Amino acid sequence: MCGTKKTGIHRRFFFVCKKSGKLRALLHSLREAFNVFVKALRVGLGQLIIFIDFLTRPGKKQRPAEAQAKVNSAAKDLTLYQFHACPFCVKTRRTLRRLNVPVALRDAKNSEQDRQTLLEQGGKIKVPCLRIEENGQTTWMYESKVIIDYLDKRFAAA
Ligand SMILES: N[C@@H](CCC(=O)N[C@@H](CS)C(=O)NCC(=O)O)C(=O)O
Repeated sequence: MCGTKKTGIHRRFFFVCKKSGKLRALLHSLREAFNVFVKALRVGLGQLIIFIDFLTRPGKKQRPAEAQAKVNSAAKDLTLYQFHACPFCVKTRRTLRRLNVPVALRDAKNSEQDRQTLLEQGGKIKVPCLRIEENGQTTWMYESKVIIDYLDKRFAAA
């Protein structure tokens, strides 16, 4: 439609179309640049969170060897599905460290297999998610606050 004849009114129309095409291209480029900026900001923020977490890590709870052995054994039935730089996951991992509960971590961002397992068995891709194996039953616990409360209740006094 645009640019069929370049005389009279068509020339004017052709000019507008050409201009709007340029405008569209410009808007597209701006949108692309904005997306790159947001992505860089998110990655930068994630790295900053990891760095601050590293600097301010809580100390591990100390227990008598026997009590720690029990906690280690209980931790074998737990798995945390998480993203490395997600602030809610960092918060949950800090709790695991503070309580000294060696839970296996699964990277639901970079491991396609772990991501699929979380989606198919947990029900959605949202992290953190704690997989709890108890009396032959599996529970997929979502929400960092719920997980942290559960861990505190179960291991703070252990
Ligand atoms: N209220 C939730 C928020 C968790 C959340 O928003 N997690 C994000 C990562 S930081 C997520 O899983 N997003 C899904 C995705 O990126 O696919 C909590 O406290 O656990």
